[in-house]
Amino acid sequence: EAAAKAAALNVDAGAPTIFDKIVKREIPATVVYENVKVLAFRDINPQAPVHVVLIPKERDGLTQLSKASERNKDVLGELLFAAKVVAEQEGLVEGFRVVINDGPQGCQSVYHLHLHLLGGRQLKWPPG
Ligand code: DGP
Repeated sequence: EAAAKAAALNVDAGAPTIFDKIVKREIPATVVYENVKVLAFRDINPQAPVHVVLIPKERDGLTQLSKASERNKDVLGELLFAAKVVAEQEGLVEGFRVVINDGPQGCQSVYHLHLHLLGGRQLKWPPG
């Protein structure tokens, strides 16, 4: 929780996050999909056999979904469609889940908006 609060403070400063370093290839990540707008890579702490994080390459103020503006609508669509493409690519024919964590209560830890794509096992509902 302390980490979530520290990250939330960072947001206001508009500080770059670890995901900017991944976009710039300054730190390694296993990239599974990329297009002009979106980068998708394997989560460092996977919660399912397939756990991919999808991000807009340009954060453009999108620290979290609750901060989205009208101008972000296109990239939000790009991200959701990319999640479908990656799910197909990963062979998730039995189903999958897409999650966006927002803010401290949503357990968001990185303030560069991202989708989680989870699959490859029977997921439970409701989540914790
Ligand atoms: P969230 O809690 O929704 O903000 O998710 C952030 C996710 O990002 C979390 O599941 C772990 C992942 N993550 C954090 N740092 C790195 C990293 O350096 N590399 C990779 N591949 N994933 C990371």
